[in-house]
Amino acid sequence: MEMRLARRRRGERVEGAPGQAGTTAMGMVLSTMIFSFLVAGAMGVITSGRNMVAHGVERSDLEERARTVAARLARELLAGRVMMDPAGGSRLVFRKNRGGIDAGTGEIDWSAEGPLVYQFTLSPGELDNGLDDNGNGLIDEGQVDRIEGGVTTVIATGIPEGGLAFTRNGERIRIDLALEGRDARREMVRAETTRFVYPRN
Ligand SMILES: [Ca+2]
Ligand SMILES: [Ca+2]
Repeated sequence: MEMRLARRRRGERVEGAPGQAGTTAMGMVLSTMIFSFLVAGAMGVITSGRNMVAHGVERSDLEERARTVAARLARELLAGRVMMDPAGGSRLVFRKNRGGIDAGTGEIDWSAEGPLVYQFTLSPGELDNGLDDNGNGLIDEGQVDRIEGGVTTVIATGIPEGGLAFTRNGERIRIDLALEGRDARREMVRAETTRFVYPRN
């Protein structure tokens, strides 16, 4: 030690000071660790960004589908006559006006039109039990059925329980529709839409 101090005093460079090698190695380990954390953090940000994008794409797709289905219901209902008072139910019964006119009165001949029904029905294989019986990732989900003349047409699937509701307020019918799905990471995505219709008849 004294020799090194003597050399320093003489202006000589002193390499390999005691403990320097250990300090350098420790520094490298710390640098590597910090770098790794930074890289992991950056990767995490990128991955979560991608997930958010995938989630957003799935959601906007569901929102678009919900709007399309609600618009279809509203369009048909607009020219209809509601037969059953939909006080917040998931079933609506109405008659549709197809232009038939009673020759005697000049009024719409509703008697010629059979009832048309929109209703929520559980999806095939699904039971109302809080479980995903059909294994599609959705619990107690259903579909919107359109029933006319004994013919049932499925016009939307992936409807959560309570996701279809018709509410009457005077002349106005409110349609609430929700759709559920899973994004690429199997996370739940939900979209909702509301539409108001004033049936002309
Ligand atoms: Ca299911
Ligand atoms: Ca179920």
